[in-house]
Amino acid sequence: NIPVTHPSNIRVREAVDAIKRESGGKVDIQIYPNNQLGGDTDMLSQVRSGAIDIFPLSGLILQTLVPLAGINGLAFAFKDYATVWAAMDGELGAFVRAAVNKVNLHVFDRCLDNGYRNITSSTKPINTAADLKGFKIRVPVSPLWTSMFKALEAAPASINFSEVYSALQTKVVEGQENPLAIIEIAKFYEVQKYCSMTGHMWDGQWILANGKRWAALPADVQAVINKHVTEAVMKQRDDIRRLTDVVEAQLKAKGMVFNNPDKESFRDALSKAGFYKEWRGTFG
Ligand code: X2X
Repeated sequence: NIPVTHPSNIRVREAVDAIKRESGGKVDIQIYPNNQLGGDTDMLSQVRSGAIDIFPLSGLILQTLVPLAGINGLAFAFKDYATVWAAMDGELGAFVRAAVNKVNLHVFDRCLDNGYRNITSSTKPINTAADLKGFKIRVPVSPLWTSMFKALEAAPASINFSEVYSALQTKVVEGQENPLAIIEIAKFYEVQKYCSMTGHMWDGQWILANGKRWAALPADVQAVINKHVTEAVMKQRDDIRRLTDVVEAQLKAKGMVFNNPDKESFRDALSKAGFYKEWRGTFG
């Protein structure tokens, strides 16, 4: 769903080339970047029906189909990347993947890093939870995202990523939230002034494949694909780490104004609104 210059696209393209080479040309994967085949929720339908074979999607958007898949997006669940990868590459990830397999989707073992998400705005910096009252914010199409910003008394609008730039430009919404790498690569700095480093959740993409299509592949072909997908993901995670270190300065140079909000205020407001209690009920 993202521009060709994003590390996810770059590393997946390398994987596709390596898979073609190593399979002696038997596996020739075509990449359609940047929402060419529709927005995320469309593409999710397409990978289920078999119109698309492989599709990377945020666990939170996958939540429309597999409620548990959104669990990593619980606000402030992960204090750092060491905790993220221990969970996602460990038992939590395995638990989520088992749920995804039940809806006839294959899911690769390692997920891509999207990043910790921060709030941008064209109108004002967000310093505390109170600043979100009535704030018109785009969120991806996902129950957890909508629930979180409703609990914070903002006015969330579910919009696929394919439509976000224009929604910001035409001021249908005041703001959005995304990791720094995306804010840079999707050029949101052209239509947003403030970047508030809320780091309110960690988000990544599971690489999904149509279940029947995957099952029909010979084991040796599956092994070649698995190997190169894993390699691509590990490199992509490294790319995002390096990008995140430098991108803040680039965005500042482009005129964005940064602030470090009071994170506890968001956590407190969410607790008081019953957000964690509600999701404990759903996730178990
Ligand atoms: O839609 C978004 O905001 C994005 C690009 O971060 C996701 O894939 C969830």
